[in-house]
Amino acid sequence: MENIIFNPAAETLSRDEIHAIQSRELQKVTRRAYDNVPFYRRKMDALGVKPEDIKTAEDIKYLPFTEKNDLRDNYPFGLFAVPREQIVRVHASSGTTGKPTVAGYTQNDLDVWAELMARSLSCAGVNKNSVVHVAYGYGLFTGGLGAHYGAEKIGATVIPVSGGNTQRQLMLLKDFGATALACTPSYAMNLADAMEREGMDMNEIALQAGVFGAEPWSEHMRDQLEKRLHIKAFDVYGLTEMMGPGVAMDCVERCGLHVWEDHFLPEIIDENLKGVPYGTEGELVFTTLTKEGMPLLRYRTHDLSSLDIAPCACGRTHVRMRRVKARTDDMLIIRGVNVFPSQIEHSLLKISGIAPQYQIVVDRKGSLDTVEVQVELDRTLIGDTVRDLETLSKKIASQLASDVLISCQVKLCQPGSLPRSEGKAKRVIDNRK
Ligand code: DLL
Repeated sequence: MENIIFNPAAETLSRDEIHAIQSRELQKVTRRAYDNVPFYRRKMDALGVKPEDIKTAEDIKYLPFTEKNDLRDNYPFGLFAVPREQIVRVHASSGTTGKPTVAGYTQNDLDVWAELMARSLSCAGVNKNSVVHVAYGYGLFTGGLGAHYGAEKIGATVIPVSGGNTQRQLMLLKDFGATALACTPSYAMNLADAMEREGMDMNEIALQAGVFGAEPWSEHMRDQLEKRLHIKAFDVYGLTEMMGPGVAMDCVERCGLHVWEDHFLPEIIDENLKGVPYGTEGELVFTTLTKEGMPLLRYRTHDLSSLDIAPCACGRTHVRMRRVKARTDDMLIIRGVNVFPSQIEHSLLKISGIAPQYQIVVDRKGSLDTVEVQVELDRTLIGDTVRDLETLSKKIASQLASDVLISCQVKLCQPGSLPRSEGKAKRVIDNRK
């Protein structure tokens, strides 16, 4: 795959230049937030910090954190830093509970977003000759429009299909000659299932690259998607609060996702909210450096990652974040053991004969937590005897017990029987809440 750098001047800045930009922009964004957003003025006053105290990027440690709840408390537009007339677009992410998280963009914010998505798609080899099939949802969710404007900025041909209607997606993928597919990894898996069911010949499909994100996925899943769809699969990361997709992106080297540091200042913090050195795992925190509509200082993502500053062979100099495998708030505590859904997925993917479709159902019987892992059988095993299936089920349970350190009930399900999502997959049903 060709290594295309969309904006070499910005993407290959020296570390000193990046530091200078970050220091300058951090001063400016702190001032904007303090002067225009009462929430930040109150928070900074409470900490005794003034905008003029912020001189270099390192001074970020004096600034207050922002939490998702702060966005909810200021719903819908309370954190906007410009008058509403200057906001040209609003997006929102649906939370599992209550009100959505809202983000507002000025025209300049949208232009920056298109540029950063163009940089990101270029990392996956997208160029002006590409045909980009966008199957992320269009609407308040940032995936569809984010990928759309980025691909247009490159000059590629965009097919704005949005999510859903899998049958039609297959037809369009083939007929319009898509070379890149942008959707969630779980939806890409559904498309691969559907293609196999239909007996589609992969040689009739022109796809070369997948730009997958919006939910955690594993290296195993990357392998599977690459083999099944005959593509190179790339990881794109982002969140509504920062902008949407395109905050960070995998490159051909596959050694982490470059965070576009001229627009975002990433930090990793530990459980005491203290910054940790490069290479140490912790919670990702971002500050928007150039956002006008809704600047956020030290936004706590609850995504677990680490940062790597070592030079990358692709030539980009921006720091890399390790792929997000889990969120701190996804962690299930089962009989006192901390379990991440991604660990269960990893364990399941080691066993042949089961499809990578699964659901984890957590319940409480009396005072005991129970876990049932429902997993689909591979189509090739449908004719197997009850005895074979019992053996498989025991094998899965013992693999889980040794990898995840909890005992689980295993339920084998018919292929295609677990609910499919067109956007982010819902893997956990926790009935204890
Ligand atoms: O999911 C934005 C997006 C759209 C990213 C399309 C990539 C592609 P939200 O709905 O606000 O925004 O969800 C943000 O999703 O904090 C992570 O927990 C998770 N997430 C996003 N990208 C990845 C990824 C969009 N590549 C939340 N790997 C984030 C793992 C991801 N988790």
